[in-house]
Amino acid sequence: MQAQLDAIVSDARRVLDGVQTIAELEQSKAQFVGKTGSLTDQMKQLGKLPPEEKPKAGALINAAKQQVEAIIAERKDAILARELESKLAAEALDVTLPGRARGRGGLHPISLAQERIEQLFHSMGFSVADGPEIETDYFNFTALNTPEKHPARSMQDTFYIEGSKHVLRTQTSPVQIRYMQSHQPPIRIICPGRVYRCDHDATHSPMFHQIEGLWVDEGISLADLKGTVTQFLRGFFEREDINIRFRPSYFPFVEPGVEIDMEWSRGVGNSGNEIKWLEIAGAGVVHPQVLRNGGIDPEKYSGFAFGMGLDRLAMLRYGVNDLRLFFENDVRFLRQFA
Ligand code: 2NL
Repeated sequence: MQAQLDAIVSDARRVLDGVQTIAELEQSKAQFVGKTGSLTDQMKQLGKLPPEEKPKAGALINAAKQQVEAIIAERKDAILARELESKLAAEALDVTLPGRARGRGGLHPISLAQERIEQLFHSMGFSVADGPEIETDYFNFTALNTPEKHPARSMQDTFYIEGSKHVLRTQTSPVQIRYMQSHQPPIRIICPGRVYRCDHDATHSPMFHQIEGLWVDEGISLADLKGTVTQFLRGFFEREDINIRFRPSYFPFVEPGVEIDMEWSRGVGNSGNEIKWLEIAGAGVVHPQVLRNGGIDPEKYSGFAFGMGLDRLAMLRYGVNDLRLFFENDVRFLRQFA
C-alpha cells in the first residue's frame, strides 16, 4: 500500500509541477483529491480491509493526502506570485520619464482687452456694473428716451423675444439705467458686455461687445468727457500723443450728442504722416429725461455717457484685421494671445 501511495504522491508532484495556471491546477488536483481521484479511491478501499489494519492504513492515506495538498498549495502560491509579477511588469511606470505638459490656456483677446479697459477706468475711479443680456423693452429703449417709432427699435435691428416685451439688449445702456435707479450721484461706472443686433456681414456680427461709461455728479460736462476719454485712450494704446475730437451727432439719450474721433497718424495701419481720424465712440451729455428715468434730479446733477465698440478697440490694439476671427474661435488664432 505504501508503494501505491508513494506512486500517487510522485505522480501528483510530476503532474502539478507542469501546470501553469490556477484553472489548470484546479483541474489537475481533481485527479488526486477529487470525488473520483486516486487518493479518494484509496479511502474507499479502506472499508474492505480487516478492522485491525484500518487505523494504520488510514493514517498512511492521510499522510499521503497531506503531502499532495502541500504540493497543491505550494504550486498555487508559485502561480499567483508569477501572475502578480508579470502584471506589475506590464503596468510598470517609468517615473523618470518627463511629464506630459498640459497646455496653459489663456484669455480670449476680447477678454484681454476688456480687462485692460476695466483696469484703466478703475484707475480713474470708475466701477464696473453688470446687468442682464435679455432686457425689457422699457430698459433697452423707453427709459433711454428712444421714441416708440425710432428706427433703432425696428425689427431689422433688434432681436425681439417672441410673445413677450423682452429683447436681446442692443447696447449696455440699460445697465446704467438700472444702476442710476439704485444709486445716487456721484456715479462713475463702465458697463462692458455682449450686445445683439440683427446684422451679419464682414464687419458686423449679430453678437458683439460694447463698453459704455457714465459719470454723473454736480457740474460734470463735455470737458470731463474729453479728459476721461483721452486719458483712457493714451493708456489703452500706450501712446502719449493720442488726441481726440468731437463732432456733433445725435443719439436720443444725450443732448448734445457727439461722435468721438481719435487721431491716428502713426502706428498700426498707418505708416504715412498724414493725419487720420478714426471714429472710436459715440457720447454726449446725458439727456435730462434719461436722468429723471434713472431717478436722478437733472436740476442738481449732470453727466456724460459714452459707448464704444470693444471688438474694434481690440482689433486696433492687437492689429487684427478681420472681426470674424474673434468669433470663429480657431485655436491657431487664439493661441497667439495666450
Ligand atoms: C455708440 C453710441 C452711446 C451712450 C451711448 C448713454 C447711456 C446712458 C445715458 C446716455 Cl444711461 N447715454 N450711452 C450715449 C451716447 C452714445 O453709444 O455708437 N456706441 C458704439
